[in-house]
Amino acid sequence: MSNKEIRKVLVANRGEIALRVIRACHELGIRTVAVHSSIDEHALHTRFADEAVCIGPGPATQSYLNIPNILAAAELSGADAIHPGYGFLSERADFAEIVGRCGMTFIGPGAQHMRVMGDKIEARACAVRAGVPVLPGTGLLTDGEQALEEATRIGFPVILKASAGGGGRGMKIVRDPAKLIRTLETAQAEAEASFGCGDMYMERYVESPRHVEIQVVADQHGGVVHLLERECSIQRRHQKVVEEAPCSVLSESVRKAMCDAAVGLCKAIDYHSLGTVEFLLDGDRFYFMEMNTRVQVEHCVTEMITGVDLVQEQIRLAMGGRLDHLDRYHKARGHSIECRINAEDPVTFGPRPGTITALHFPGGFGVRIDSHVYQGYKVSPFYDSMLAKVIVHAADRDRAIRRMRRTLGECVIEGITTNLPLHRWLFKQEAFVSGKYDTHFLEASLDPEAILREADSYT
Ligand code: MV4
Repeated sequence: MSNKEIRKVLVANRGEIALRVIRACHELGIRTVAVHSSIDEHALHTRFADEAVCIGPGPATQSYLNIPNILAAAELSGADAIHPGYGFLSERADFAEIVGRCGMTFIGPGAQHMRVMGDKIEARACAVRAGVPVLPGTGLLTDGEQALEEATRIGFPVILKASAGGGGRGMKIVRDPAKLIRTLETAQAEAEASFGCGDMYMERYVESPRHVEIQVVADQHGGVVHLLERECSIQRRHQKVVEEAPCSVLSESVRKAMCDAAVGLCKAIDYHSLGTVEFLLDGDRFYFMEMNTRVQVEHCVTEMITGVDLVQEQIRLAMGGRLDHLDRYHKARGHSIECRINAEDPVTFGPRPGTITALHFPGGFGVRIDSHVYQGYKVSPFYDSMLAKVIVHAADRDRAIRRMRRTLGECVIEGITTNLPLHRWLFKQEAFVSGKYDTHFLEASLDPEAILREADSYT
């Protein structure tokens, strides 16, 4: 809890989100400190911040994940708050705690909220206590025999999930009862190796869900509001590729129930700051999956339909601000879609670092580009391959799709391979355009020849 004015924010991140946070700060009259690796010496976040401090060499473990160096940079520059962005240290409860102990404000929820939601068994138990729908499932699995009993009660197929996982890591689907015990043992060993915690739990497996998430905004005085939903089913290997708001298949009654559930969960845990409550949508039923305690990559589509600057709100909330003024944004205006443009092979999704030799970003009515790249920019193999978020806003979904096709057509990125052809292909697919897809759609219908034809038609 804090009620301190923030005068100078250290941005503990890089790329487009570091720029996004710097822009929000400058509009609020707050000074900024960038931290950067030696590779990012000429990056835009380094240049646009009021001050910049080098915190180590290229590999993230030695720079953007180097807590002692980041705290030293904060101390040295006199920052009174740290914004973690997404990825890197954004969900490290230990980091949030130490920032507080150093007398600075962590721009996010309390370390206790990050700890609870980072433990997926605990998060599920919180949802149950808050009356939020969850799938038939279990708490901690203690042994193979007990797991088999539980699975028989729940009904196959089931999904085994690592308590320390999340975002799709450490999950295994089991269809055959004979394979449950062996699969559990393997999953426990893998979770122990990846996360240092082998704890597993189980749920009934939903075959073809959609991923719908609710944006929540909570202050430190018990005020909680939602800013509607985002649809994020277009993904591959748990990496989102396209996101939109609102979700085109939610009825008003299901939307209201889902939003109320998300707000109820936040109230039950006394949450504050921005948050995202993720649900699986199966027809008209929805079930709690996870809660993310950070600003998300796809927050922009919510900003476009609500008119709320989420990062500015997040900073205001960290200063102890109230959110009474947010209620009037509950009704969405129009439709927004975001495409993540990555330096990767459009078919295999393998990373393709290199130097951008020519660059032209689109513009025009209803177009927003959040990006940190420029002509001559070197895409490093050390970091995430996302180059830009191309975001459109229009009166309805059909018009937003047309606007995105036009916008993708104006995008020029030369010198490196990007997934632009994948996006150009996707926006022609009947299943996507009609809104009839689930979380498996992208991987199940990838058409390498058609995607490569999109690449060729632009060269
Ligand atoms: C599931 C599921 C089906 N049934 N849980 C993936 C990410 C993590 N948040 C949970 N995930 C899933 N959990 C049950 N009980 C299917 C997925 C899932 C998924 C969820 C959202 C978006 C894409 C996905 C792709 C594959 C599996």
